[in-house]
Amino acid sequence: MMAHEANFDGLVGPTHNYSGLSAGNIASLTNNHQVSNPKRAALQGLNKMQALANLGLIQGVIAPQMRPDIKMLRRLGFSGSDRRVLQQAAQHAPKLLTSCYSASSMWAANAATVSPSADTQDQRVHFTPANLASHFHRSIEQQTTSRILAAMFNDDNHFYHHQPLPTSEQLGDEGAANHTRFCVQHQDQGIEMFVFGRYGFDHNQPSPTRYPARQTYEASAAIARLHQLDPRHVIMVQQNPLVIDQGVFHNDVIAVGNQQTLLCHQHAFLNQANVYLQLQQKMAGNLTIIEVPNNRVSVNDAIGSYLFNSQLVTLPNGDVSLILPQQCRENSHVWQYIQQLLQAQQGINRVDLFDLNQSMQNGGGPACLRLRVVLTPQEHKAMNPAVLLTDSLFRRLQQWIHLHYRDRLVEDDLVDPALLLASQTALDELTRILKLGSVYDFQRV
Ligand code: SUG
Repeated sequence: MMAHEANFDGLVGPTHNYSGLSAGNIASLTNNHQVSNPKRAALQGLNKMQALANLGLIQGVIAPQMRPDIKMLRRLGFSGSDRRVLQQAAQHAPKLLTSCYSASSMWAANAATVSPSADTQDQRVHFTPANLASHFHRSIEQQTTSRILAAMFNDDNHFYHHQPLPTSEQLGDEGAANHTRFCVQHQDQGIEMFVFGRYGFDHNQPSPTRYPARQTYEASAAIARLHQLDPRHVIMVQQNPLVIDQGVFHNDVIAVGNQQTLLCHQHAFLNQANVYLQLQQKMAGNLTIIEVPNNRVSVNDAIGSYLFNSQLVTLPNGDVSLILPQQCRENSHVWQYIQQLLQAQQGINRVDLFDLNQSMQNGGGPACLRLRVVLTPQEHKAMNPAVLLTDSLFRRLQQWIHLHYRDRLVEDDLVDPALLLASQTALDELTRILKLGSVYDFQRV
């Protein structure tokens, strides 16, 4: 029986803004205090979803989180009316306020790690929401993410939802951004590659010195155990600490894989030659490894263009496309490399470019915006159909965005309680459109 890869993209939330919250993410740091445009951001993301659906892929939507997280601000000691909480936080702890306002859940590649039923012992699809322990603004996503995923994949016969790993530095987990699955056909037993940035407990092992390594070995190993993966079909790979220190904060900024192809930078991994050997051995030689040389595309070019933060997708007609941000065309080294790649006939035979500038300015490209879930036809049928993108859902979401989203947001706007109310109204309506039930705290009191 055939299985297909579905992409679930994070819908950009109504408070999308640039607050410089992510150490080690150059775009986030550089664009701190820029004026954001939440409406444009959400429409750019939605347009990518629709384009992929039009290419014949299964496309779904992940609802954004409610921001500001007023409950968290209260937990941090701010009290009184919502207006007062916001004002006090702005005055005494502006970084806590911006953190509780971040629309960062849009980067759905960090929502969870997912293992398809073909790989798991109980033959269910396993989900572990990421704890995102490395940054406060992201660590507050996990509970709502868990509820949203459970409301999307809502059949215990087919889907197994784990708790996020404990939120500790030693168990930092950033989800699918550091996880790649290789296989011949999606329904086959796959090889799951977990990429980690450092060891959580052993500080004598190599690790970056300038920027945080967000994913630990211990977290990846725990997920492989929880997902009941056969260790013979798992590979643990350490990211090259030198590239983390240059701004490669997740593996999906330096490598992308799909089915029988791995496209990666020459400096992506520690002991790279050995990684290739192990992968080829586990894939019985059925893997095409396309290594991008540093003298063609430098690490800085990779970070600036997000060449590797692409989606590598197999279309129904067998074409394999690289879904790229338009920044790849603007960088001549990268664009020349892509032309050569297309001519080389190594399996990738088309590219599709997207304007995702609003997300890119916070360090999120096409691959960051989506969570991949391989589904058999039964699993596809068993999930909540209201989150799957159709022409009518696309139009409905377009209208919803136009109705509820602002086209300009700066830090001073974040103290405005009207923004909080507008977000609640919008998300309350969204839970009805996507038939999610009461996934937000404000709906559960
Ligand atoms: O976690 N940026 C996100 C970008 C995540 C990209 N995801 C993947 N590569 N899979 C992050 O660094 C910036 C928010 C701000 O600065 O306002 C932010 O959270």
